[in-house]
Amino acid sequence: MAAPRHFRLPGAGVALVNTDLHGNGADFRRLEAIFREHVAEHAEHAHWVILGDVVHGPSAEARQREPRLYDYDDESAAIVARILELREEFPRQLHFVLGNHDYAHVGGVRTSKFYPDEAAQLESSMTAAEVQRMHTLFRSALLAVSSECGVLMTHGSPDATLQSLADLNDIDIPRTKDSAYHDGILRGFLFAYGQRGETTAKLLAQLNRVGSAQSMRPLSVVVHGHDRAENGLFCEGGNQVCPVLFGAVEHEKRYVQLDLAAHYPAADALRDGVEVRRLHAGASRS
Ligand SMILES: [Mn+2]
Repeated sequence: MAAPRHFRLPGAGVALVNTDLHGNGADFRRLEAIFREHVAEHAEHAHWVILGDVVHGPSAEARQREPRLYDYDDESAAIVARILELREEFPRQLHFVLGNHDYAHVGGVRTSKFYPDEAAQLESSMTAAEVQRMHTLFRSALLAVSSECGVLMTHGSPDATLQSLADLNDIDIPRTKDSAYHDGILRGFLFAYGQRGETTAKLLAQLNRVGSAQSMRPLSVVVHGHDRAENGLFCEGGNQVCPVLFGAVEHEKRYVQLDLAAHYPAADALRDGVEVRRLHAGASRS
C-alpha cells in the first residue's frame, strides 16, 4: 500500500500555509518562527502546510543577473533536514506536499530551472545518507491537504481529472504502475499553473460530492504554489489563490494563515493582510 497522499485538516485551530521556498533558508526560518508562535498559542491545533518545491535554489549566474529576486544561498539540503526534524517533533501538525522540483528526486521529470539537471546538481553536494533521508521525505509526501474551512491546498492548481480525494492514496511515488488516470492527476497537481474558474469549480464539486456529502462546509478555494509573481500574490478564476515566496521581492512575499473554524467560500474571502500575510513585515521597499 502506498503512503497516504491526502490529509484532512480538522475544523478548529490555525494553519500556516506556504508555497515554493527553492532553498531560501531565511524564508524557511521565518516560517518556522511563525509556526512556533502558533504552537505556543494553539498547541496541537496549530498546523503547518508546506506546498512543495522546497529545493533548488538559484545558480551563481541567476544571483548576479537578478539579485533582487535570486541573491541568496541555496540551503535546500538544510531545509530538507529541518523539515524531517520538525516532522519528528510535530508528526500530526507538519504536512508536506510534494512539488515538481521535489518529485524530480524520486522519479519525476528532472527540472532544469537553474541547472541542466537540478536534482543531480543538489545530490552531488550531499552525502549518501542525506540523499537517502531526502528521498524518504519526498516518497512519503502528500499531494493535497483539504480542510473543513473550504480550502484545498496543492502545489500546482489541479484540473478536473481527480474524481475523489481518496484516489490520491493509490498513487505510488516513484511510480511503479502504469495508469493514465494517475498520470493525469499528477500533471495537474504538480505542474499546472492555474485553471479557468469553471475547471476548478468542476474539480471542487466532484470532490465535495464524494465522501463528504453531509459536510456543510464544502471545498470552495484552491490555495496553490508553483507559480511566481514579483508582487507576491495573485488570484485566478475567483477560486484560486497563489501566495508567492520564491520569485517575489522581499517585502511582497506572502504566506497564508487560515482559521480552521471559519469557512472561506471564495478566493476573495482570503483577505490580503488578514489571511494572506507578508512574510517579512518589516522588510524595506527599496
Ligand atoms: Mn513547482
